[in-house]
Amino acid sequence: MTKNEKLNGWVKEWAELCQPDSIHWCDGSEEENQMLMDMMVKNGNCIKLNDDKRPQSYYFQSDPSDVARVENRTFICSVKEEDAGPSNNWSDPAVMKDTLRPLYRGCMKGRTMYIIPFSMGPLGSEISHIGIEITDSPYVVANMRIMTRMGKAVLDILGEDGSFVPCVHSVGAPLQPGEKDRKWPCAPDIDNKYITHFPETNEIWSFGSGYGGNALLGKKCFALRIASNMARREGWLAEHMLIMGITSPRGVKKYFAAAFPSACGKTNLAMLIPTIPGWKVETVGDDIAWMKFGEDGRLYAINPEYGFFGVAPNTSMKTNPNAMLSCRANTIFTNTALTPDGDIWWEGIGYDIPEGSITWTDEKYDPASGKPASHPNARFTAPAGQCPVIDSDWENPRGVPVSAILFGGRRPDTLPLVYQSFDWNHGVFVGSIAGSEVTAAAIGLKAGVRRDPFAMLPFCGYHMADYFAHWIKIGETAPDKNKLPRIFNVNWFRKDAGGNYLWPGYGDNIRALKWIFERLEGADNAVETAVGYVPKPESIDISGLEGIEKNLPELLKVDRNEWLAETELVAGHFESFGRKLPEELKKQFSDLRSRLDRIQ
Ligand code: SAT
Ligand code: MN
Repeated sequence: MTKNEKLNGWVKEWAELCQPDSIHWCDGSEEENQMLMDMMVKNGNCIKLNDDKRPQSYYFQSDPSDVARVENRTFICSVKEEDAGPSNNWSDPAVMKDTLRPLYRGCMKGRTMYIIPFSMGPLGSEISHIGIEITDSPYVVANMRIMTRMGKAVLDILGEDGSFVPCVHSVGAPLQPGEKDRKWPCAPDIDNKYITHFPETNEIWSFGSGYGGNALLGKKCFALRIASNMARREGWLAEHMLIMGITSPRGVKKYFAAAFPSACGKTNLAMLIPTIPGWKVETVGDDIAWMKFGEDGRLYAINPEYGFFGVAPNTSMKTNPNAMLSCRANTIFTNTALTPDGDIWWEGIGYDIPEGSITWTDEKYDPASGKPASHPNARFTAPAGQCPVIDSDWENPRGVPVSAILFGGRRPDTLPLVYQSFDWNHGVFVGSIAGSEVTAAAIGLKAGVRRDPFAMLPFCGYHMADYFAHWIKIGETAPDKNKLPRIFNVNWFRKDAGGNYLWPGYGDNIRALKWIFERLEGADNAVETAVGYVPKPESIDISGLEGIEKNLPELLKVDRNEWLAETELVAGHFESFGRKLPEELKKQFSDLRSRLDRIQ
């Protein structure tokens, strides 16, 4: 199916191992997609939603054992263990391959092997990269068609000798002759699921799961874990960041990239509807940014993806209308509830669940059961082009120039609403100590701050301390240091002593973004503190906001005791990286301590 000998040889090798009944090269066409969806409806893998409610959309329920990324089954298989670092599971690559080969042997019996050529990033962009995913899951094919640029055009670009990242995926559920397939095939035993990465050879092998980032290998596996390794070798950045364009009332436009841990509202921020007149926000991406220096010395970002794989629960016309409108048609829904009139429903969608709805576990919804109708990690897979505020340059192969990089998390105390780092290296320090409050009940973790540096904890494909060093090096080797993005930290989640949020959040976050925007334009709107530049209270635009003025001192406060406690926690965090922690970060740490000591 291609003249690329390397690709043909690789497919042949895997077909011999996995022994599928047939091989299908995906062309990405409408007809092919329809054929696969019709087949999955016929086989009982999914339901076509009501075309009057949700045109061309489909509803899937996963196996209850297969509902999210499995971090404890995710491995970085670098040759040396210390290259994976303390934040990753490690296995020797040869040992891991020896473990997996027997699992792959015959694993596609009774199934079709699909070959998915895909491009992460606009076709032909210098920042883009090509991958080929082998999978036995038509659900994965349909999702990859939304999430990436997929099909024949990619093979054409690959040509006879182009290189690609080889990605192997199997749900790990071969069929005996005559055996009826399950609704959601997978390897139900968690110990038989493996999400493995071989950074030295740019390979991905995934086995046993059909869900999200475990199976759609272009996303976290390629665009973050493998790409972070490529970026380190080649001098660019592969980041877990949204990209947004912000236009001021005077018509000036700037792009921001922002990294937040999960459950901090990244998709909401990327599609924010400003509450102050004249300001406009447009979306380039909601999850991943690849960034490279352009010829003009500025840092340019592309969104390597083509769709949104968004968390459904709590998305509503109130919290994120643009996300709701993005999934109004041509969307795949997984693990939401299903209404009797053939539409989807989830907790926090903004209206009551219709009588007679079916839960994600395929039971009649019973409010008395106390169980939610949708899974908390229920997802919509929607084409990014359907977002009403998609940026006009979101497919520009050159990318968009980034003026500011934002870090943040959920912090009820200590961290002000917004502050700016003193310079690039201090900004790297700010990113390296980013974290979010977790409640013990929610995740079964110890309550407190979970550090999630650069929001990359589960996604950095090598030693996190080497990753910090890479960021420092990017600053040092920038073609023009004056053109580096400025680095900020934001925190929408600060609370008062009574536990009430001090800041309204959502569309009102534009007010903090406006302060950043004006800062980038050289406004005299900040005071220097021990932790960075914090807004002068009067420089935050709170026009039209009732009752917030009195909260500003608390929102912008830098409290010496809170920060001393923070540095204690950071000390422990930094210790976990051992001797690889860059000297520069140790210096940033002690500089912060001495600045705090100087406060009376
Ligand atoms: O399942 S994904 O990895 O694509 C989404 C997520 O868990 O962040
Ligand atoms: Mn993410």
